[in-house]
Amino acid sequence: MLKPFALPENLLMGSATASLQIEGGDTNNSWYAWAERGGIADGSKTSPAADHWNRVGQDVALMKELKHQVYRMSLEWSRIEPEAGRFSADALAHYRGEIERLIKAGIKPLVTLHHFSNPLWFENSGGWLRDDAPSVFQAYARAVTEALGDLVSDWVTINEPNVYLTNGYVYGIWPPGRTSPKDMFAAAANMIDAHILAYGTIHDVRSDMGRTDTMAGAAHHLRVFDPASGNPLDTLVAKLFEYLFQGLFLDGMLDGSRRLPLRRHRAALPGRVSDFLGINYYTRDLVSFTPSARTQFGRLSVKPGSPVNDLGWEIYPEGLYRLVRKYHRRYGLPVYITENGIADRADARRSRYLYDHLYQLRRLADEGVDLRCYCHWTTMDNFEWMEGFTARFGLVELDPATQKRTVRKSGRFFAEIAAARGVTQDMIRNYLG
Ligand code: IFM
Repeated sequence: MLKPFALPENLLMGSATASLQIEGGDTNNSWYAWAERGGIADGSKTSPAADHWNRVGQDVALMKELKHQVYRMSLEWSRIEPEAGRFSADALAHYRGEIERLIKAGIKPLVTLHHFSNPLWFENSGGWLRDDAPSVFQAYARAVTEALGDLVSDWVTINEPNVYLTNGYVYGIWPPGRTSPKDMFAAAANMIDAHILAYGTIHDVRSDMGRTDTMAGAAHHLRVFDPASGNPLDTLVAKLFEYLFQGLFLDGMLDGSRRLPLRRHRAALPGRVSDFLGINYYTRDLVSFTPSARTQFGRLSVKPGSPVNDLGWEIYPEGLYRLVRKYHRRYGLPVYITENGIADRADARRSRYLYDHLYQLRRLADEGVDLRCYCHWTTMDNFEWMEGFTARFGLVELDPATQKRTVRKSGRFFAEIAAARGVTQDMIRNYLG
């Protein structure tokens, strides 16, 4: 029997997107080039995506209708710095206009600097393997904070470096298409350095502006890795996956500690280098010790018989509770749920997904976890990387041919929860049957 519950007191409700996935119109980035070469499942290109670049007003109105209090957006680095060292006043003015609209609508911006896409000049000159990648990124972070820091207090430096690097540097299925674990760890060290430098710069620039409310961190893609059986080797390999896929990044980007096999970092001495723990949570993997060519030492699978989303990912709400509790205890930082959502074209499971995951946040708040925001992935259906438009995560359905936006039933549920600050008995009846 489903129970009504109240949202955690300080939790801002909203949704998240990424520039490349929604804006359209930019041809100066790594994903544009990748999609043009035919790397996307349904043949989609990165443009027009959701044509958001031309529809900012309409989309902010939609977020207001959906009772957003926060919106996590990203900036397209390739628009802001179209050539190395040249920053575009026009692109910055565009984003400034968007952020002003959000603030006017009562929606707090949470702004991401890097979400999977690189400017072509950066990508083609070595990308995250460049020795100077951290300082190049720092210069971009400085330009952005100087231009927007008076409006934006909350920043995500880098989104899901682990996913970006695994797909782009180990599996070779995302740009830059490399298949070298050695390169992946070299690029990881640079991304961690870049985060640490950007973190310091965002603080410095904003404190020169007299601002004392800066909150900067990264958005970490965290998964539950459970052993597939009672075999101690499965347990061992599950721990190894957890460490290599997420532990390294958490330690590097929250505490500035560099763990093996990353080389020594140059950016900073260990110390606090994030103001919040940003968590993107979707699913769990079962891990078995079955050496395979793909993973080298283990195999990932989905728990047999478990509910799954349209992409076959297990729907496992308890995982959100387990991960937040574990890492909140370890790092002691306020928690931002920077992403959480479901690929569900038919909208058959999203309302229940929302209920179940928000309920986990209630449990966590009752145990004293300081939860600050919940950003549902995603606002409207958008360009889902390799999957193109085959995976639909939106609270709002998008018809890419006409750009028509239609709020899904789960989107209305989301809005009612945000407005009422919780789930009521009526909502359970109306949305969860
Ligand atoms: O669409 C992505 C997003 O860009 C990063 N986190 C996971 C989402 C769903 O796959």
